[in-house]
Amino acid sequence: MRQAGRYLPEYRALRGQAKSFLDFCLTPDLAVEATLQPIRRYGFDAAILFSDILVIPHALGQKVWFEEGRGPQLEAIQRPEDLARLSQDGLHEALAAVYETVRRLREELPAEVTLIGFAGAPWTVASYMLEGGSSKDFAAGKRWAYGATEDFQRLIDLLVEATGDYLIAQIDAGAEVVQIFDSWAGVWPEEALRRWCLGPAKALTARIKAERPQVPVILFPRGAGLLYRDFAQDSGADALGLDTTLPLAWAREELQSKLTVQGNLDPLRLVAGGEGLRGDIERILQELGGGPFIFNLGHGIVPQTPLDHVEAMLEQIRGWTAAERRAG
Ligand code: 1CP
Repeated sequence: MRQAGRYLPEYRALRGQAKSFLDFCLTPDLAVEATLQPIRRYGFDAAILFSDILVIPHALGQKVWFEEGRGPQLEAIQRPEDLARLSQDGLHEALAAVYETVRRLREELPAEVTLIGFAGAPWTVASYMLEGGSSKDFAAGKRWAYGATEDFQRLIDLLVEATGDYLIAQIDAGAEVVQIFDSWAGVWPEEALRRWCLGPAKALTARIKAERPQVPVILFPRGAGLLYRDFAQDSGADALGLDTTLPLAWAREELQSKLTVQGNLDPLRLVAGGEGLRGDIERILQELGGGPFIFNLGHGIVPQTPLDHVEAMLEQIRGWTAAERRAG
């Protein structure tokens, strides 16, 4: 999940040096530093590339900008004819700065820290492209999917291809694991979720497995609920990121028996701290710590997170892991 960001004072200082958030993501000096900050401070086992999922629409020629307090904004795609203006021709050129960031990170990170590359999943990225930003009801995306299905399919197919090219290039630059974020998978009925989220996830995973078989793939189909089981069975991924709502015992039995799971502490629990936080961490470790598991938040860290709560969390996890190791 997101591990850099405004909860870190050193991030806020760095952010002030960039003209815009997109510029921040596409300036290797700044993006390398933002990636390294949480690693230096906390010594996490893995670093996630500092970038954003919306560099893909930018690289396809759509106008993207970030407004303080309003989140991402895009010049929305309103008509099927607008799709013709998207072009993959300049993709790698527009993203060259990201590849440079990955290359430098692999040089600068300690060898034992895994570097995770990432991209947004086709549906989640498409939702921003069609809505022109964040959404509460995803009405534009659903209007396309239900009413202009062939055009919507064309957009998803384009994103599968562009995202595959992008992830392979990140791998070639030094990313050792890739994670695909489908943050808005949970808004669909069953069949639509299979078509617009599971299908593209399978296609992307298959391509990475065919072309770069050594690289583990983590999927994050947030909100997929019972359909997480289909992702475990059919996606071909090595690991699933669990959102905060997924019941732990169910995840252990239905998912962890098949692949690695990652998650799923509620980021707001980390803000609140105290005994409630300790209890949630303990439950997650008890339920999932005995199998293939990556401790993580169930969604990105939020700006209000107190630094000492992050420290307390790490101390508890590291203490538990050491005790497990001793118990053998
Ligand atoms: O450690 C890191 O921060 C890694 C880099 C990273 C990642 C993996 C960022 C930086 N964004 C993301 C992924 C991302 N971006 C997702 C998928 C994961 C998730 O659901 O959190 C999504 C949906 C976005 C889109 C986006 N960009 C949002 C969410 C808007 C919404 O609709 O809710 C926001 C707030 C951004 C801006 C952004 N991207 C990243 C950061 C640190 C920020 C905040 C800007 C800032 O604090 O200066």
